[in-house]
Amino acid sequence: MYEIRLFEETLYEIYLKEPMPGAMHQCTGQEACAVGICENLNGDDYVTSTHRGHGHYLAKEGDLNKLMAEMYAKETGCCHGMGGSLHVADFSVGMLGATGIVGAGIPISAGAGLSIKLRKTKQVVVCFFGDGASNQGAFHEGINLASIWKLPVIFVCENNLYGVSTHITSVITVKNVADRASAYGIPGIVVDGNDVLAVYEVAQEAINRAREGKGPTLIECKTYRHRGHSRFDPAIYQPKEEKEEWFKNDPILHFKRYLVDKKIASEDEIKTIEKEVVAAMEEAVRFAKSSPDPAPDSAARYTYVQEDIIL
Ligand SMILES: Cc1ncc(C[n+]2csc(CCOP(=O)(O)OP(=O)(O)O)c2C)c(N)n1
Ligand SMILES: [Mg+2]
Repeated sequence: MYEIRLFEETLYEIYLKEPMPGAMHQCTGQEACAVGICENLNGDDYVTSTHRGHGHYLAKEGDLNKLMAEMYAKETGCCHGMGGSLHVADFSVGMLGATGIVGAGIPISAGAGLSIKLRKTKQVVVCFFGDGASNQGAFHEGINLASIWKLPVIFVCENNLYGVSTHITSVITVKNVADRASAYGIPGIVVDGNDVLAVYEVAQEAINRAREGKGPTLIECKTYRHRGHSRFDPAIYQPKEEKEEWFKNDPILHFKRYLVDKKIASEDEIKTIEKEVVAAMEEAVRFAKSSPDPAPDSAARYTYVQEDIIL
């Protein structure tokens, strides 16, 4: 979680100082959702992501150097510098792709689930999306297909209360996005998305269920983004009291407190982990900056999916 936090905060500072390509949407404050879910996954399981996908990639054992290089649009990036923050993909770790099209990952995850079912493997797909995406037609189509065919997909709604500046209460009438699961005859689970252990536990059950061929689950992680919608957004629409309340329940502080209180780790041990992450981040920036730009004649090379890439 700290690696994800520091990755995005480091980039935020870099964007202020240097000309950087593309946009950036931070998941700061939502790290426990990605980590709690992905800690249950195997290397060959799949993940589909959103425009807020750095955390999903890192939590799925994505390569920090390759991710940083992607942000710098370098040849060594996970998409050879041609995807950027919004299109992080890396089939080598099962990251099928982040996408800037809200809700687009939902039917893609159903497709990947169908591929698993046809190949009769024990893999699963985790599909991350936002509360706003749950109002898209793609949400209905994707979950409906996954439920009728009992596909091994875990739908994870990261409900951070906002779609850009629109509060969830003005666009969703049910109390929980997870309540919509009943329309598809699948389990709908609400969990504190800032409590990494709670997320881990509900994910474990849903993933086991999917591996046993019992079909999809919809998990709603209640969480909050600490930053604006993208790095250009000062988020003046987020009320001060709301922010203060959620900031108190920061997932990293929350977990640190737990580890220390339960004597699982000491403050010093946690500091050591943080120092290691800082060093890895500095190395990632150095790696990215010193990497070559993609060759101009490679511009069209990754335009279409190569025939030898089979999920
Ligand atoms: C199909 C589509 N509609 C609208 C947009 C513009 N847009 C980008 S992000 C976003 C909000 C998405 O909200 P949510 O699904 O809750 O995700 P969050 O940003 O909160 O993580 C919108 C409307 C888009 N990219 N794609
Ligand atoms: Mg949202």
